[in-house]
Amino acid sequence: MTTLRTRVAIIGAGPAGLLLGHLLERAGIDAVVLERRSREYVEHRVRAGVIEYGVANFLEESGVGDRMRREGLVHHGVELRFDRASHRVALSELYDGRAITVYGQAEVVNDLIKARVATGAPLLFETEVQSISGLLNSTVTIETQSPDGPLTIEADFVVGADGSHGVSVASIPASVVTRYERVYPFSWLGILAEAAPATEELIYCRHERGFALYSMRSPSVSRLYLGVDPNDSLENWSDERIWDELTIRLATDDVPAIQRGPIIERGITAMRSVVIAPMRYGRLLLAGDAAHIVPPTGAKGMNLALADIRVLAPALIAQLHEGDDRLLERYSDTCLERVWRAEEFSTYMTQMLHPHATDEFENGVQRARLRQIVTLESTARSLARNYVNLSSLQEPGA
Ligand code: FAS
Ligand code: PHB
Repeated sequence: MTTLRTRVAIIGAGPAGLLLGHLLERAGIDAVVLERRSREYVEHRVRAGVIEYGVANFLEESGVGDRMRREGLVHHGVELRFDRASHRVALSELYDGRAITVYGQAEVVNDLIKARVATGAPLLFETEVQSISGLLNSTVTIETQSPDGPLTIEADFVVGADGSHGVSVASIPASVVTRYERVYPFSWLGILAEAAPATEELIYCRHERGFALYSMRSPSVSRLYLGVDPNDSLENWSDERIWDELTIRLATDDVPAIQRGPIIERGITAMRSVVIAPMRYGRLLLAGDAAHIVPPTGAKGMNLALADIRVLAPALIAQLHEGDDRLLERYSDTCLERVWRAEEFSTYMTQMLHPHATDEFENGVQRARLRQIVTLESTARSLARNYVNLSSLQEPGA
């Protein structure tokens, strides 16, 4: 049995865990990042694609934004498509010139892994956390299974950045934690294709057959999504059927059909909202998807995860350097205020863009919401602020 002693044990090498490890390392605080998957797997996992204005600035200020600034696609607008018509929402004109950056989550993770490996700080892949104990003591004990056998970690604090259904939330007594959840009656089928996007900006589409989203990763790689039945499976969707359905849903009278190409990755993701409160129990802090899940229609998942770390890193640094608990005491409340705002916006976007199979009243309300955005500047301005910068609206000057 090997035992490793550190100040902070971080469970998960996703955006949240890796960014926290990076910021603690820069502050001279020993931490170990524990990841159950291989480096290869983590670096190639395809997920989010939109980085908010304030979060992009935060990544740059943290010293891990150079490639994002070089290779990320800056977008000043987004398109809403419904009733076979296109409507551009001029995000930057509506919100002080601010913009989003389209840069895949896999790239953010690659940049963070590269930064950590360069320092030599411990980042243990294929090391699965199996139990956490001592959360109300001065030392937390984490039992893991590593490629070299059992490994025990002893730490001052443990951060659960282990995504949804992780071991960290399961370590909090059920009497202490509340789980709020909503499951939506559809899923997203997502593809990554070697095909030049036929659009300059993202297109969110509400079609009577279902939702569609046209996104991208680069001038030669498209990322597209279809709303499908929650019980659907990839076996039902040939490449041809996927492209045909995307073409039907995204079609309008005056724009080019979508650009087809080889599909290099595909998956179906359930749509749900989850909030775990509080985001702290003793010496355990939750961050990212471990504490909250949003439906991806608002492009908030990764942004919320990184925004949690913008609050957690200085809180841990103050506690571990000066014994000052004040930021740590406020961590959960500070994050949950932003998380609920993101849940509201993500739910709003999801309900507006996914037609209801039977409820025509609901469909009428959805169309009215969409028309209000494209006809009322104040509504469009509100959408622009939330879509471009929701996770930073608590920050000074946001
Ligand atoms: P992550 O889930 O990224 O990372 C958690 C890490 O912890 C994982 O690497 C996991 O292997 C590891 N782990 C778990 N248990 C462990 C244990 N016991 N021991 C050690 N390691 C452990 N968001 C968007 O904004 N847009 C999207 O289109 C979008 N698409 C998504 C598609 C899918 C399939 C999923 C699952 C999520 C998607 N998201 C999307 C949300 C996603 O981007 C998350 O918000 C983001 O990954 C959150 O980052 P983390 O909190 O770091 O969690
Ligand atoms: C993506 O590019 O993967 C993406 C973009 C916007 C979303 C969700 C996913 O709302």
